[in-house]
Amino acid sequence: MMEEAAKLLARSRFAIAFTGAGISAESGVPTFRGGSGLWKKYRPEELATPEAFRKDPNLVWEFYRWRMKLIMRARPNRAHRALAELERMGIVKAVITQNVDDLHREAGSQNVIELHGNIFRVRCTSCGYTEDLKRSGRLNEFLKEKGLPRCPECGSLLRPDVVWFGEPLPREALEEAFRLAERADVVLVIGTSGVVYPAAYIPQIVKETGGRVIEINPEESGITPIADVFLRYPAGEAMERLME
Ligand code: BV8
Ligand code: ZN
Repeated sequence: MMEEAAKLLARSRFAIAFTGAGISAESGVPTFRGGSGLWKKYRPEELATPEAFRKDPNLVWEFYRWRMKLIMRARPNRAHRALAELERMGIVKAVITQNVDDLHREAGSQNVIELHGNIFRVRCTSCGYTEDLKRSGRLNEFLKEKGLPRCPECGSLLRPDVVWFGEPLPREALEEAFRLAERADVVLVIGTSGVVYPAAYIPQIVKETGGRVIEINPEESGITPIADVFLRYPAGEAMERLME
């Protein structure tokens, strides 16, 4: 299986990667479902929604500040770094991720499509103000603040610049992801349960347009039925072996 996957990648003309929370598990970032998933402590399907934010913005900000503090301590792992290496080698043309943890960029991947936003970016609920707290250097100060963060331009509530359940994905990111999936002859699917749509369409589009699907996941997922090669390994170990 490993050799077959390595061959598919080496022979590919236009390979892409599609990643989910599982690729960051070995960096200490809890996944959403399964095992030590986030969903135990918090019900993100109840918290990561516009309704929850309207009803109790303090609770939603408590959830996101807790995750921001946890994720800012996380470092990219060897799976993130292997994908960046495959991009430098000209094999992986883009990483399409459902993750909001910025770890692909931290690992050196250049062409990253964030379908669900980025937890370190905030945006105003009224005017168009957005701020990347990492780039602006205000992350630590922001995390020390108690209470509700306000827009420096108009004073309205700020929200995390991530896609909540029931919200549409950023149009340009989704269209670019679909275009890449149509072009790809191989998609490397890493660490996703494949239950969240429309993101989960990406590997299906590659398959439907004649591409091959390689999946890396220690458990079966919603993608496994369409996988040409299923590597039942954690991401770090599988990527290390693929790079050998
Ligand atoms: C929309 C950002 C419409 C926020 C997230 C019923 C049926 C079908 C669809 C729906 C339905 N009811 C509602 C919907 C739509 C809904 C949806 O798909 N719900 C699911 C739960 C059924 N989708 C939406 O609401 C989307 N919007 O449809 O809008 C619309 C259109 C136009 C106009 C108006 C409205 C928005 C979805 C985006 C939600 N936001 N995140 C935040 O992060 O706080 S989703 C969230 O789940 C994360 O982004 C996460 O990435 C994503 C997917 O989860 P995974 O990444 O797959 O992670 P998960 O924990 O599930 O799995 C981890 C996997 O890793 C496991 O398989 C595990 O085995 C594996 N693993 C573990 N360790 C390792 C590993 N793998 C490798 N190595 C390891 N070491
Ligand atoms: Zn504003």
